Amino acid sequence: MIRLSIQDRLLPGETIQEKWDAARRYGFDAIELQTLDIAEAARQARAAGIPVSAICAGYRGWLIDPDLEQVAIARQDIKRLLEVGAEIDAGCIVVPIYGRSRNLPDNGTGRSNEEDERVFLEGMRELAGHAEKVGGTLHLEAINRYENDLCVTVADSMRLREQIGSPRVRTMGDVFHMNIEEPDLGASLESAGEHLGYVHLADSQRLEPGKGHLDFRTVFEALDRMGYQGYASLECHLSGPSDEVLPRSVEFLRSQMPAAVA
Ligand code: LER
Ligand code: MN
Repeated sequence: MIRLSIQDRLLPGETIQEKWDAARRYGFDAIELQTLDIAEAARQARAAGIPVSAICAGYRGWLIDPDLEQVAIARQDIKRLLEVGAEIDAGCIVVPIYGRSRNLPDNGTGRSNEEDERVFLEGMRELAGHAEKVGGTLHLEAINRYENDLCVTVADSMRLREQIGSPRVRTMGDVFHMNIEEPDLGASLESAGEHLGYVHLADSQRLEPGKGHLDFRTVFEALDRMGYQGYASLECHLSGPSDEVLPRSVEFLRSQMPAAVA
């Protein structure tokens, strides 16, 4: 069974309860926290039994921020998110950095690749130790070459997770980024095997699934073959009002899943 989730910012309503009511109406199984006040939303979700699939972002700085003080702040914030997430069984999605890449002119961190990787691994090992202590999970997301240059492919996420060396670190794929970086979406997901912890969904141009030309059948068939039991969550822009486009997108996604997991 593949459970569908959606980022909170895509849902109407102010509170997590209002957003969850809409999500359920549209056919989703959970909410991913992203823009709500995470500690407060997690508290309310726990009290009301609202399923939270993951926590995305919500920390200051970056794990390879050019400024080492910001690196320390990112580590500190992610530790707190791991504690909050552990209480609601939601992992924390992390990336090395967002919007900074040597693949764009004059846009590196100011350090060498090797030094970035060293800083990143040092932080991730510290965070993984904290995750082990509090029962949290880190989903290491691969994002495309123009948004970072350290964790670009599912294979990068797998290699880095291996080097971090903790079962609390899972690999994560986002099909929008994968569509740019991977030769075969299904094969790349399958290569993560039991280490795949989370999946982000969007269509080829990052609108809601069903609005572009991405082959979701290949994605879901791979997840089915893997026996994936986790969440696939919408992180996208919307082509129209939520009430109109999201139920259609859920219907489309389920139509692309093998019957056994739909
Ligand atoms: C950014 O493009 C992205 O995919 C986010 O999930 C990063 O956390
Ligand atoms: Mn993503």
